[in-house]
Amino acid sequence: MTTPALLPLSGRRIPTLSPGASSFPHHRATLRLSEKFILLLILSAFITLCFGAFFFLPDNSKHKRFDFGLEDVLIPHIESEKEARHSSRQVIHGVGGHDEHRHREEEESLRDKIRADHERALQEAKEKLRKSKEELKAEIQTEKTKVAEDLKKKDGPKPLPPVPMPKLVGVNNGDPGDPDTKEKRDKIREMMKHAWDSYRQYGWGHNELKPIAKKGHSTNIFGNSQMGATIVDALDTLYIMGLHDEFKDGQEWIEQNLDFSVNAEVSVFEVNIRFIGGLLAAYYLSGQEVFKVKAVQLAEKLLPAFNTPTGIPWAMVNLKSGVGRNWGWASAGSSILAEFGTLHMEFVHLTYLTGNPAYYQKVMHIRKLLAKMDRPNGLYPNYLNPRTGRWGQHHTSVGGLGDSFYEYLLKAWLMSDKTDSEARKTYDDAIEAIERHLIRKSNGGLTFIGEWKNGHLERKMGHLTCFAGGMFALGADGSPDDKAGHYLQLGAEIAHTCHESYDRTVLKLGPEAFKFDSGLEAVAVRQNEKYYILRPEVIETKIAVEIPMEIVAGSGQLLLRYNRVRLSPYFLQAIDKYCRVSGGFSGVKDVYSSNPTYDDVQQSFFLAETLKYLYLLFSSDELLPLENWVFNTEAHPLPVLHLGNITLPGSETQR
Ligand code: DMJ
Repeated sequence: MTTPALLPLSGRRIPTLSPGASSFPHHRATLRLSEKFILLLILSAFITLCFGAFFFLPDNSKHKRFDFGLEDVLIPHIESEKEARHSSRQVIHGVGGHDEHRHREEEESLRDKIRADHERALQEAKEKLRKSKEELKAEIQTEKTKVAEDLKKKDGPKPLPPVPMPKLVGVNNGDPGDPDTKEKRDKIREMMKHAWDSYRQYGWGHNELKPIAKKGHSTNIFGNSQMGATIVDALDTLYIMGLHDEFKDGQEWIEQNLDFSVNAEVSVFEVNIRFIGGLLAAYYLSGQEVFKVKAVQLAEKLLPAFNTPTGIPWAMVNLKSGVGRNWGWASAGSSILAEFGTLHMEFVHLTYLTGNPAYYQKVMHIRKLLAKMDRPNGLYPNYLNPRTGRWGQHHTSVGGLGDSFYEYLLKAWLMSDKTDSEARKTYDDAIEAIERHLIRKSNGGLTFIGEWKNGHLERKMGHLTCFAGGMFALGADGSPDDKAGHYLQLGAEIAHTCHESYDRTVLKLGPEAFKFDSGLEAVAVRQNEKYYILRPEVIETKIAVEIPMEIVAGSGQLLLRYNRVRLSPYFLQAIDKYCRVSGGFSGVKDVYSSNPTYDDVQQSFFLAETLKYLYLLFSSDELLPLENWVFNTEAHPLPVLHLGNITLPGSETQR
């Protein structure tokens, strides 16, 4: 049997069998079924072998080598003239010179076509090989989402399902009563108006404002987008302060301009805490549907960031393509604890509002994964590789890179009406390890939280770490072994240390980081740690430190008023005096200099957090009672979910 004549690889018909040229019995012109089957089997095995060999060769050099072989395999061998003259194939074709010529032409064009196909396939394969597994997965996911969205669009937009609204107790104007306190509160409202009006005038629609240059500003956390971060971040503060015209203005901009289908690579964490948190809070406070709809649209865009081998999200995601990646500076391609660990509150609310279990499942998956991991000394390192699921560098911090992970464990419990005992236990264990390994007292008697770096304690504390005083106080109630008093005390000590870091400067504004060694305490040493960028953490800590204290100590308004009068105006005056400029508020570069220069940025968190916390300090506690509201890490209040018998969709499969 002459196999070449039987293989239709060139697209030719199977030539008719001529007598003598075949081993098939003469009296049969057709093949038996079993023979056909065997031939088919041989044929398919041969093709699979060819294609398999081609696609599984991993690198370019191999492809090159294979190119030659493949041509011979896929394209029927065309003999040279000399060979052809002596070839038996003439006999097999058996149709003379003219046919042979035509046949050669056919073969030639077929060969070109196959070569072109082959080159295209090779090109595509090379492109695919160049992309990482995650990029490919993200592409597939994005494609799927697109198809799903298109299908949805065909049916017309569907309204989100109605959900039970949590009891929005306490939203009143929070008048503090006392005229002196009221005057200070009015001052803060005026500062908010100045910050907002300046942004309205010079930076409208941009993410942030340059108050000196009087123009828009943005940073890499928002990619190259122009998504009005300040508008979204400021909305609930405007609402709480009763600045309703400004609120309406912001709402209108959001309705008409806020679009997330942009080709921008944004920080998943920042967009979650500022945008999703801000929109959800605006929705809960005002009841305006548009905020909920926008929050959900944006959340959908963040979901591809979770398409990693472990389900630990990338730090950044491109809102259009859905491709994610991590910060170049993060240890060994890791994701950051404070980033992937600060999604829980918003994502639980998203599931609650939409009935879509995906959000809840994503954050619970992160929690379960972390629970299974070994922790050096019980501490959580700041870096975790989303491909391997292994810790990166062993660096633990309650400040930058770690901070809000711990905050969200506690707040998950608070937000669940204290039913999420798993979150509470994880928080308690983490805090115990932190206290054992990171918290120390300086020679001068200041309690500080250091950072753990590769087996030793760095005696330095960041401004960001100052939020922890409030966290300890907030977590006092419900702490194990009757340690409530201990944690209240610890919270107050941290607040005092941070207050000292402000007091020991010329401007009475806190530096970015301060040391506790070589005789220096609560003071910044390096020039690049002496700046203040309108951060809220010390004011935030004071709110939480004061409120539970009055509850526990029973000294009520007295203590609260004492602290307000003594400490808070201090920040207020310093910020107003040194950070206020005609075009808004700016950070300063050196808090130890009596003649500071500006950094020319009005951070969106100044309107979301710093001014809101200040305002709350001078309002009555009924404005946003802490039993009913929990602030996300960007100070956006989300209501406690008194779920009672309601089960969140997706929670059944998690437990
Ligand atoms: C805010 O964006 C959030 O509070 C975040 O958790 C860390 N700090 C900044 C403001 O300092």
